Amino acid sequence: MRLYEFAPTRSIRVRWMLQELGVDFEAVTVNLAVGEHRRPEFLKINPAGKVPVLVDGDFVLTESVAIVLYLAEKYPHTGLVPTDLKQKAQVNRWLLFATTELEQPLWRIVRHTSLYPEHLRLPAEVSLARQDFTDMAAVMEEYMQGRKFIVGDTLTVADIVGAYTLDWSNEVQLLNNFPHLLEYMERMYARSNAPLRIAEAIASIS
Ligand SMILES: N[C@@H](CCC(=O)N[C@@H](CS)C(=O)NCC(=O)O)C(=O)O
Repeated sequence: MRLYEFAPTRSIRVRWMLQELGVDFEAVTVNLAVGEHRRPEFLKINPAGKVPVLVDGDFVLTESVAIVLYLAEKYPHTGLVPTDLKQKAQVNRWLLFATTELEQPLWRIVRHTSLYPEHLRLPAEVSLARQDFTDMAAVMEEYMQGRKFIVGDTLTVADIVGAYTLDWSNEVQLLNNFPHLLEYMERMYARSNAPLRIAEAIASIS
């Protein structure tokens, strides 16, 4: 298997998954900082010009959450997706919560602080996104009280996607008022198979 990645990005979710599974893989760096994701050879693999991409034989898969789910189902003995219908539904619930309720405001913040050309950035959008994130993080903070993992008593893909997304929020100082989420995220990253934190990944490329 080959993982196209760039260290401080959503690629972390897939790298974390592969490391938890203990699967050998070839890592190919697509350096976003120098525009390698816009080169024709990469656009042939992912026309969206984004990482991560997983190539498994002749099967090409994009979208970080789809990739972690694919890997969990490819290696079902690891139990990273529960077989119980309701537990699985809870995992899906938190995957969607992480990507739609938590990640989207974080993405809006990045776009309006550094990705869009300066004249298109809207400071009001950043304030709104910070509030949107905070409102939803409060829901998760309450939910995580007394829990070691997001669903059940063992690691699932919801933890891999969730902990990475919380680390992202920590990078923009949005986690300080959520002690349970902070403790949970740090505990997940203390696992022996955890990837670099986003800050470490940024340091590793600069
Ligand atoms: N929904 C996609 C988002 C992928 C994505 O936006 N990746 C960013 C890095 S985190 C990227 O490659 N950006 C390059 C660009 O948009 O030009 C996923 O979860 O895989």
